[in-house]
Amino acid sequence: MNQPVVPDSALTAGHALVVVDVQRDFCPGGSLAVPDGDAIFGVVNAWLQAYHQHGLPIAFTQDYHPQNHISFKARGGLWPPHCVAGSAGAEIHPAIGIPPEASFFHKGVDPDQDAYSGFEGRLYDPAHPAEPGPGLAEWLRQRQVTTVVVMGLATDYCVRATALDALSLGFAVKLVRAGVRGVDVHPGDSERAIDEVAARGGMVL
Ligand code: VGL
Ligand code: ZN
Repeated sequence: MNQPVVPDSALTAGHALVVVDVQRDFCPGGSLAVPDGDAIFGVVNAWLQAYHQHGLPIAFTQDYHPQNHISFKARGGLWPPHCVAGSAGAEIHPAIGIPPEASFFHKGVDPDQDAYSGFEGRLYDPAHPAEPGPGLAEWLRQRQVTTVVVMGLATDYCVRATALDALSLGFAVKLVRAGVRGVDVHPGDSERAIDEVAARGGMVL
């Protein structure tokens, strides 16, 4: 397979890569698998490698729920249990090449609050697991980031919410179409999500 090309224009100062929820539970075999979720691995890995080589910031978001999370069916939510904190399903999928300098933002940790956007996440520091760090926006601003490149799972939920929040917060957004897949509970949800991001000023690569 050809390596996807990462354009030089997206490898310049002020850019950061935000990889949304590429976790075992959202990939084939997981408890809330996105159809074809694994089809993005090659694209995600190519961008990770390029960002690593250029010394640009890399953030992973992780859905990271308590067992009694409000979005789970047992509590009247939409979803089967998924991405339970500390479980294998919450891990970044092992086929993803995680650069050593990458940072991780956990979201959905409050049992009573849903959180689709990565901007609701807080930096996870394994040395201080009980002390959440800065939110994603603060972390990006500390690094002089003005443009976020967004990819991951699922297009119509967490990717959508993350990209729209980024735009609301004043970041430019580049959404990588080949790097996202959606759930499409209602047919067309993913395409509509991409259209929404574009209509709000996001660039679709
Ligand atoms: C997500 C459904 C439930 C996502 C998270 O990451 O898109 N979807 N929780
Ligand atoms: Zn969730």
